[in-house]
Amino acid sequence: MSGKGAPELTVKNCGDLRIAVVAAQWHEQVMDGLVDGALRALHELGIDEPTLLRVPGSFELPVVAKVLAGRGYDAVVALGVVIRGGTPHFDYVCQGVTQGLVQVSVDTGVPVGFGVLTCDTEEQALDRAGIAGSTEDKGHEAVTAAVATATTLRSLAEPWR
Ligand code: DLZ
Repeated sequence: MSGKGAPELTVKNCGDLRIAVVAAQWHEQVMDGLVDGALRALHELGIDEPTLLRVPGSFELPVVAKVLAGRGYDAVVALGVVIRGGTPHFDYVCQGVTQGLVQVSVDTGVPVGFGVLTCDTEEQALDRAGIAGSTEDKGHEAVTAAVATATTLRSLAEPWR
């Protein structure tokens, strides 16, 4: 998938939103970049005390995202990276985490930022991890999208704001 065509999102009036980040731990260097990018985006938006939880692998992201979505957070951001190997396992993990996170957001009405990289190689993942030399910053993007969606939902619930 190409990163070309990404919108420049302007998100306002969001400093009071409660945001939780849940991050997997496979592929440490990439994950460090994604988590740093997510926390940087939250800081830029004036959200300085996010909840950050870690899970072992990307497959564990949906269950924790679901519990967080039920605990009053305005948005949840899921971060992970899955790298293709030589077996179909990659497809099952990618499908499970993607379907699981969609289900969480649609079932709960809480936006879930999708910061899960699904890459053929570690080099592709590093290029999207928001570290020195990367061309994309997917942790930052996932936070911005989730918070923008949370403000849209709040404007529907509280149109006088
Ligand atoms: C097992 C596995 C493999 C092979 N690869 C990855 C990966 O690239 N990225 C990731 O986040 N997790 C991986 N896992 C672990 C699974 O997500 C999960 O943690 C285990 O199957 C245990 O449920």
